[in-house]
Amino acid sequence: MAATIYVLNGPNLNLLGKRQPEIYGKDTLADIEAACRALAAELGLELVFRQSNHEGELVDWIQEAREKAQGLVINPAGYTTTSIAILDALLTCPFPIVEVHLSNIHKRESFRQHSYVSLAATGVIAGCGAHGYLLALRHLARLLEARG
Ligand code: CA2
Repeated sequence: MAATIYVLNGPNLNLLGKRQPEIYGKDTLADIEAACRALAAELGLELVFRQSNHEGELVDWIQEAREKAQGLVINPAGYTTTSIAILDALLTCPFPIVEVHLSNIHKRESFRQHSYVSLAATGVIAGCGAHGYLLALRHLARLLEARG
């Protein structure tokens, strides 16, 4: 049976491609979803791709993933630096988690540089733009294959 990967996106990422392209790139979230779906098909993965502006909804989806997924990619956006609730939910997940940021948060304001989510992440990708999501999917596929 194909492994299922959840790709979760936090607040304001629905605006991608419409504002601040110099920081976040020209791709819309729909473009990123399409690229992730194409790669997932190639890798033989089932994909669930979602975005929410609400912390509790993201927590609900992480809990859902806990039951249904074998891996998770998350761009927590503005919740990266604030959400102990998202961290706590991620810490209950028994599978690998890759944290993705479109921009290089380490080159930006200092308040963006501390991530609660990183405490639960297997790996972190920042500054690779939309391609970071594809790198994350490839990494999860590789880990799942190695685990058999
Ligand atoms: O670089 C990233 O992916 C971030 O997670 C994006 C977050 C930011 O708070 C993090 O520090 C880094 C912001 C997402 C907001 O997305 C927008 C997209 C287009 C226009 C305005 C905001």
